[in-house]
Amino acid sequence: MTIQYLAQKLVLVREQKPLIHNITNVVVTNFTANGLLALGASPVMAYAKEEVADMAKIAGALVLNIGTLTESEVQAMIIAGKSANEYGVPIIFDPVGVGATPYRTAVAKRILEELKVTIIRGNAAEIANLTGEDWSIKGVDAGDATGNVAQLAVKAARQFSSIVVITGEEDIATDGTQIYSIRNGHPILTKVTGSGCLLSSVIGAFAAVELNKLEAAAAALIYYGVAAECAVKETGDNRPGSFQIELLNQLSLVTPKEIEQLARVEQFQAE
Ligand code: ATP
Ligand code: TZP
Ligand code: MG
Ligand code: MG
Repeated sequence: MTIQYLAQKLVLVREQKPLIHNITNVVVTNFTANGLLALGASPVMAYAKEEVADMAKIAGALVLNIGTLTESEVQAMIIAGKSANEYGVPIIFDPVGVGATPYRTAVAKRILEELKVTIIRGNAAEIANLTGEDWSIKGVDAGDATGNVAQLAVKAARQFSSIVVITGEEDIATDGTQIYSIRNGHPILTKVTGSGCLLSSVIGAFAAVELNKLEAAAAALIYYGVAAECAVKETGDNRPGSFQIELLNQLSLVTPKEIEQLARVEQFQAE
């Protein structure tokens, strides 16, 4: 797959302005809505059990994020997810903090059992905990443990029959057979809460306009990482507050040409 081809996916999102239904956490709601708007997508947050099925079926993608989960929200996620599955709407699942508490882990497993999830996106510790491996996790942040992230992503993709995206210094996207490795982005992203959650919704926007969901995930990861790099050029690397705002600006300003010039992506086959 050429970089030019992946960079053009951004044009599709901006032209089609897909509706993205987010059931997400209270920390990142506003940032997620603004990030999706900056990209050119159309965000909606809807949580009531009475309406989520109707919202999910008209959306281009449904994003489920368990960052500040409650039992009634989990029930809404299952209702929305079943509707999305029925109407062929892709589901992006962000298992925030899985492994930190038994409840969170149980809910994530329930979601994966009851719904057909298209793309799972988390940090390495979250994905490892989903697969049953015991990686250290501190609240919602990845711990210090290191391992072969591509291997872990492939294992998870095969276990859950889903595309799996693991983010960090290196981002991996895989369907269990093909692997994309992306080295865009900047460490300052770890100083802005919700940078991972917004990315999951951005992946949703790309998945809404692209039939090949692995290519959609890879295109979204490159775009987001390049936008972060452009933001650092404007604000420097030691002002997380300014960077957060500039990231929104760059999500709107980044062009396919810049993506082509700055992309650091490799593609290979899983063993
Ligand atoms: P965590 O809670 O561990 O921070 P997260 O859900 O916020 O996880 P991240 O892994 O931080 O998600 O990913 C969000 C974005 O930050 C991705 O675009 C990723 O590439 C980028 N990122 C994270 N760490 C680094 C790093 N050290 N260098 C470059 N980019 C990074
Ligand atoms: N606590 C519960 S959800 C949340 C926090 C701090 C936000 C996590 O956002 P991200 O994108 O995983 O950094
Ligand atoms: Mg982060
Ligand atoms: Mg996260």
